[in-house]
Amino acid sequence: LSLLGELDEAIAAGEIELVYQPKLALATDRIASVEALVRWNHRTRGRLGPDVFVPLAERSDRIAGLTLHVLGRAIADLAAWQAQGLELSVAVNISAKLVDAPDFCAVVQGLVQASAVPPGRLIFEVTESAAMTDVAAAAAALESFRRLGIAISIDDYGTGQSTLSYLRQLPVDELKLDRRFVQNAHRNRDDAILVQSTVSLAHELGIKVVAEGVEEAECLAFLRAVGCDMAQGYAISRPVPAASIVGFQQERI
Ligand code: G
Ligand code: G
Ligand code: NA
Repeated sequence: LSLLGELDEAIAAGEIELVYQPKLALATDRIASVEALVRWNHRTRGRLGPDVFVPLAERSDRIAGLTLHVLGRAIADLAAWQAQGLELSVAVNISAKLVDAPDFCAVVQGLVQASAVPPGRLIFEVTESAAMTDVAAAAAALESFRRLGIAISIDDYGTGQSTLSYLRQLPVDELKLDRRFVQNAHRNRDDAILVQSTVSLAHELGIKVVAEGVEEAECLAFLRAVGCDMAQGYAISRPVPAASIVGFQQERI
């Protein structure tokens, strides 16, 4: 049986799990949000990362089911964190292909409304990609999520076709600067200029910036110094199970 053929059954059997990676707000040194990252605990193949099965699901009709499962789990975990007094948002990755899929927004609306979680605590991370060639259509679709109260984050910023004009055409709350620009920013002048100018440009447009792939304390210090809003990466935390998020926030108080 193909991996893809096993996906629905794996969802039903509880083999699809989430881990969460914190995004640290640099001004307050608190976790502002966490990104949900999907894992498949496969019976025979072991723990599979999203790079193995997400692209397969994207090329079939199964990405909607997988994403709705992930969103449902993320909402449940968020409700549990809320009940424990944690104030944070949760970010879910949404494939570009799904953004303007018919009915997807309506199903999301139903899920959110049936939950005890305010939509303002949800973030959709969308990678700008070839699938988003029709910027006007993408903008309209993203706007429909935003009307529900969900924040929009542009993932892997800087690796695709994204330009200033593209950012202006899309309703964007946050952009995630790709790790390739971030990782050496504290020791490479060109990367430093790129990060610094992206931060000021984003701020001019009212957009928050998350630096991805922050692995070193020196990098974190650099990001603080240039006014970057948030940082995510091994220097702060690896992706962890939902239960570990509570202790993580308390440690930082
Ligand atoms: O930690 P990591 O190997 O989990 O993530 C690899 C990539 O897979 C990341 O670029 C991430 O955006 C993507 N990814 C993780 N979880 C999901 C998910 O639930 N849906 C989609 N579409 N992509 C995901
Ligand atoms: O593109 P996206 O942000 O969704 O990707 C998340 C991916 O990045 C996951 O595979 C996650 O495990 C990985 N990741 C998270 N933090 C770091 C880091 O500090 N360094 C590197 N190299 N990868 C990271
Ligand atoms: Na992401």
